[in-house]
Amino acid sequence: MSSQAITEPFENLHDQILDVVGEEGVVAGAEAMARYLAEERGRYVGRAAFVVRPANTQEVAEVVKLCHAAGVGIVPQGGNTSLVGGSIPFEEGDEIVLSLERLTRIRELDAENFTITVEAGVILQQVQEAAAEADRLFPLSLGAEGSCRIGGNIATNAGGVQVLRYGNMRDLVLGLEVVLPDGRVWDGLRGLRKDNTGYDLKQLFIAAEGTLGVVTAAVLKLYSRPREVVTAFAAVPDPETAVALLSQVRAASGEQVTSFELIPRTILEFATRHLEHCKDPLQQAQPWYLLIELFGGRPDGGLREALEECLMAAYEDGQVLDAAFAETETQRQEFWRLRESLTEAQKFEGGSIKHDVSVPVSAVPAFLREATDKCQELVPDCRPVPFGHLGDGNIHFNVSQPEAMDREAFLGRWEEMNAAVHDIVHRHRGSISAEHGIGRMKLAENARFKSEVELEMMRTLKQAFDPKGIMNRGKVL
Ligand code: FAD
Ligand code: 2HG
Ligand code: ZN
Repeated sequence: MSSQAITEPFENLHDQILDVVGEEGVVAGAEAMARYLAEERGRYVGRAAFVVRPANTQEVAEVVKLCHAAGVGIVPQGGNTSLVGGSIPFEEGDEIVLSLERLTRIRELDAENFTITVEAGVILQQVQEAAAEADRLFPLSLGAEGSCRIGGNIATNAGGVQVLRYGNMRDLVLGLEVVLPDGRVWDGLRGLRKDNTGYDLKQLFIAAEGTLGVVTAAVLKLYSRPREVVTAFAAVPDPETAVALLSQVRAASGEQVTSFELIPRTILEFATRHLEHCKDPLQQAQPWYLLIELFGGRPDGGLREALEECLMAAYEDGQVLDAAFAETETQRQEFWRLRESLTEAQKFEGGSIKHDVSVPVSAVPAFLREATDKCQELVPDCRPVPFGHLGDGNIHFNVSQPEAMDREAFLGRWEEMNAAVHDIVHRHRGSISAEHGIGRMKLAENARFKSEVELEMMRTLKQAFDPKGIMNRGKVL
């Protein structure tokens, strides 16, 4: 790193921080900072005074204290996989990026308490692996799990493909360690299932997207590892049938459904057309697909038979058109790779306007019809590819551009299309951000749908925790 890239107003702060974190803890200069200043899709590219990479909680606290004294803004960053621009600084270049990527210790795994205590920079997949080594399950699972970090998962209240059974990140956090905006450290690392001693403060930092403090460590819940895993790829005629089938599978399996993912034909074709590792698991083209997974507690506990019987009965009723079971772990991985490749597959088909929304599960079919009609009315020949976590009512209502349209012209319709789709979501009493957060992308839309009372409570919290407004300013609120 070289300090000549540091502009004058930040020189003093830079030198003070350098004293705390050492050479390895500061990154400056356009080239070295580039990966911290842009997200994968290139939608947001920011600037920063410099990037700081502390090695432990104490260093984070010292850095935050110095920024607080200098009134300099801080953008916390984990794996930088945010899909709403939350981890990217603004273009003014007057903030620092605080990367947690060096806080990578697994502090403790207490198998009998079913807890793991990890630092904010541990990659999600490493937490899953550490749990598995101790014959435990850490159930948060999402496409970015090889690069997103636990602090980011907490700050966004990440969802993913097993929420139906185990809940969001919020449901998996028992305790937190947080550096407050003035540099004080709150040690709330308790591994308790019961603790009614006043306000549940950890909840404030979950989904706060780094606007109230920096998460440095967490106590997370573990579960028993499943002894039986049953995975099926089933075709259905329409979303109504998919929703009806969810109730049937829940009942037939004794509530052991872990994942229930919806995939339309169009995006499956994108994946098989552009990505060599993606194959259609079924023989014939079908309009809609479900990736269904059940976890059971006993080997050969009868879950496979239960799902087979359920799908067979549905097949006879015309509800299920075809289905394939994963017979091996490799085949199961192939089904999941297909599902996890859908974001990437869309990139080959030009611009995509995204909506990460949720409505009550029962309202998904009506929402899909109304939103599809509306988007096609706005941009004829656009290609909606709604996929995602049907079991949670969370649909990624992504819309690929018409084949013949100019990419930029299509993306220029982003706000208009978002507004129209979000109005429909609102009518169904849904959420305009089910799992990706607000960041900087959905600020205006969030403000449009939240009541003044709700916004005022949020502002009051922000003011109480961060009166100087240095923590990830301009995000969420
Ligand atoms: P970052 O992107 O680095 O940061 C996200 C936000 O958290 C920012 O506002 C940042 O300032 C804040 N932050 C980060 N670390 C801290 C900290 N230690 N303390 C305080 N604030 C902090 N999301 C889902 O919910 N479900 C999915 O299924 C899903 N699938 C995805 C698939 C792909 C291919 C991609 C690219 C993304 C996906 N995401 C998904 C979105 C993203 O992975 C999640 O939001 C994830 O939780 C972000 O973690 P991160 O470490 O990358 O955080
Ligand atoms: C998923 O479920 C992610 O795959 C990403 O949340 C969704 O690409 C998207 O919009
Ligand atoms: Zn998702």
